Amino acid sequence: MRLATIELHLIRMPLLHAFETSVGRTTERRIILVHVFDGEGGEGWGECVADEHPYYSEEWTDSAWLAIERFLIPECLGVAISNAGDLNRLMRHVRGNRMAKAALESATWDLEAKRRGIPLWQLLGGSRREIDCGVSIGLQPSVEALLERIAKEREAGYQRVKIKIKPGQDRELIEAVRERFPDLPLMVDANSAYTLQDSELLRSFDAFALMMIEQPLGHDDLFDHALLQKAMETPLCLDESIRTAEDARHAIDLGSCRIINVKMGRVGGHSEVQKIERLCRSETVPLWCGGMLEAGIGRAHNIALSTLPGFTLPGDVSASARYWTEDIIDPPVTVTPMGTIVPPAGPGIGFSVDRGRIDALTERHSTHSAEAHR
Ligand code: OSB
Ligand code: MG
Repeated sequence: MRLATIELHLIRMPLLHAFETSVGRTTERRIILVHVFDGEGGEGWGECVADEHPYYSEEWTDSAWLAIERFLIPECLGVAISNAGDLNRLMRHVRGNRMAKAALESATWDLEAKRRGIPLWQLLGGSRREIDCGVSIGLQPSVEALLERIAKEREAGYQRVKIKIKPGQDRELIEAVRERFPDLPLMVDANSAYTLQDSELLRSFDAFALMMIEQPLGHDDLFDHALLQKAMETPLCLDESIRTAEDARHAIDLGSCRIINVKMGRVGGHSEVQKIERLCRSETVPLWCGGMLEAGIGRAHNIALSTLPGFTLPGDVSASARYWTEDIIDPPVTVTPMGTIVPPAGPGIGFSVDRGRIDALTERHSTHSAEAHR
């Protein structure tokens, strides 16, 4: 197999509700979609999860566009590969830029699954016929608004709730949620907003039976998280700090966390997710799939990878309707009243991509063909 043509589409999609975290507020997504063609009638879709700004990670929409166009596409175009995992070898000279790489790599996994006529989740080694879903709720204008959002998500069936916290909006929120929902499977995500100097405050969260505290300290830290984890009962979960399977091994060996959140884009693609999933299974470290406010294509990839057996906790993968008035895939992602998603049975990502909708949302596009690169 080879990638004969690669199309890039930069789309803009307004979010149904603004999403606010300790690092900023997002009202509209600017998303790169990658469409790969094998020149033999086969095609596949990937989505770049980079944010509009470099506040969650160094990568952002425009940096990823440049990395893909200038450096990654020229390495991949027209080269014979035996499977999608081979793409990492072709892109190995480019350091970092994992979200950019993952967009291309995941599109190629979709292409390979479609060529074989099997669902992507099956090609990845998935076995779950249903995945467990939670929701991530951003910072809200008031405690009342937060409680209302939680009540609504519980009614929809979601199995656990994650709330965002930041200094000044933490203990009071957790207390209020616990008072109203004593048995709710609840966790908090700080997106790196604290330091070890806040240890006493963070340790006081042990009183609230949280499932975990996600990424309280430095975005690239493992050491301080290990010190904090030793000092507290509540499991820490790392998100930003886990960029590779090596990072995951270091974090487990150091005791920096007891739970891992994996995002396919953050770690550079499905092959790296598979390595982390194998590691977590052999070390019996609970693993779950995080989210990056994905449109339908990224969401479909998340559903597929969440079927791997090592994904033992509900993820941040939820219904399209929580984000978009109209998604770019058909049908949109829906959640059962039990708070699960059933992975589709069709080949590849298993959802059809709405080209008309994408064209209507497109800000910029480009086409790259193997012949032109010779
Ligand atoms: O830290 O998990 C995070 C969204 C954008 C960037 C970082 C994060 C998030 C979320 C939202 O928590 C998860 C989702 O609903 O997609
Ligand atoms: Mg997070």
